[in-house]
Amino acid sequence: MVQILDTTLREGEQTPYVNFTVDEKVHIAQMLDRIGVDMIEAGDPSVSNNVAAAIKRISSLGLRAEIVAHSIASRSGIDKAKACGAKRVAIFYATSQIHLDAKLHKTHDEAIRIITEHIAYARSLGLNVRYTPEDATRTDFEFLVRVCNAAIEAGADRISFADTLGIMQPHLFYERVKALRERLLPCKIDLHCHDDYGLALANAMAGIRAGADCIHTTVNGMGERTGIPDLAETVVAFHNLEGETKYNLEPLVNLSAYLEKSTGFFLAANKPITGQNAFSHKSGVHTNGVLKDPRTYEPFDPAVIGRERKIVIDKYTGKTAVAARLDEYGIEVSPAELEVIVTRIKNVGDHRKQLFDADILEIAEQVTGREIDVIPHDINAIIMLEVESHVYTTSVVRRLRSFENVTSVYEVTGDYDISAFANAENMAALNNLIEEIRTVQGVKRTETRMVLKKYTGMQVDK
Ligand code: HCA
Ligand code: CU
Repeated sequence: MVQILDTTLREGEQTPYVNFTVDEKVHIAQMLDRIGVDMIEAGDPSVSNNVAAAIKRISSLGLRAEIVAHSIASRSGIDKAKACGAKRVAIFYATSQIHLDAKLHKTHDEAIRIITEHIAYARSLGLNVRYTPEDATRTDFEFLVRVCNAAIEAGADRISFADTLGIMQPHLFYERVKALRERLLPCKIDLHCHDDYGLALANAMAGIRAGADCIHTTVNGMGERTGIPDLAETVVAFHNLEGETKYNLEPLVNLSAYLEKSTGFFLAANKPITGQNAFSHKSGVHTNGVLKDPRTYEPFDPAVIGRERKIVIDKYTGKTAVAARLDEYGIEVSPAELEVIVTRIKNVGDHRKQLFDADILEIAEQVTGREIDVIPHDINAIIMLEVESHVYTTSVVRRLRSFENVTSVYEVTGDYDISAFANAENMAALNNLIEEIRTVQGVKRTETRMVLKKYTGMQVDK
């Protein structure tokens, strides 16, 4: 049975320009606990006072997950981990030749002595200990086995096999983990896989197959450089592909969105599971299939994680999708009218990046000659904002950009400081968005203008 250690609060906070407040960390830890991750790596208390304060608060919440503090091999770091109330300290010390020579200036024997002494010290304080041979995948294998077994004998019950530079491939990683499992004294093996080649989760899954116990993740795959496996991808992959049902999938999407908002670190639209396009279908062939039976082009039902499929209407769209969209509005058209509507959509779509429901309704009106009296699902609005004088406009801009429905943001001259373009599914969603924007710190006043017609892209004559 796989275990998950989430290290959003430690590795994730090592993402360039990402820093959480203590309150944000507490909220994230609570959400992680609801998902049911087995361990939460809450930070390295030597980094700063607030990092230590967050570990302390999280340790006192009585969460189900074991709370882990990260530390270099130093007595004061271990003391701080203990003082924070963490159950476990994860001590890391690099073992690859390049790290030993260039960074630590230690021989193999010196390294082993330092590692074992610190592990024994942490054990003497009553802490559970994980030992991480940093850069393990570039470490001479015989030395790696020696260090890890010495660490286990000194009291570590977990070894984190760290692919610190993300250089592994699934088949190689499988062999390494298997060999390590065979050579190590009894212990749990964690897998800490970096994503430099986009192989982190694949490597980690191969490692679990080879006998390891636990995968390290972060929300939205954050971390140093390109990060480590994404929590949502990991949980859903194990749930759907490996039948691991012990985790609660329900908070995953909200947690991911919360992280986007609080960090300003945005997901690519094509990000699996949580990305905007993960359940969108575009080409006529695909949408036709999905509308007949979603299983044709969906690896799983998006409802499993509380999401909905989306059919994109543009020049790639076929008749089935257009008819289905019109049907959503209760609009009936004849087969001949549908044919013309689709052709028009394709013509307009040739010159536009995006078609909104308002455009589709307008085309339907023109083609049928009947007035269509419905409110389009997707509403465009321009929201003007005035910012408090003591607040940086850019900080408000940053917050606005984290709202999924805000499509672009401009700092402007005039009575207002910012103008934001928003796209909402309906009036209720737009109202919610405006309410949320009003709660952004530094926003003094807003004024919203509904877009009646939108012109984008070039005016093409021929
Ligand atoms: C680092 C350390 C680490 C540690 C992993 C772990 C790595 O920031 O270099 O303790 O499991 O990638 O090796 O994140
Ligand atoms: Cu790491």
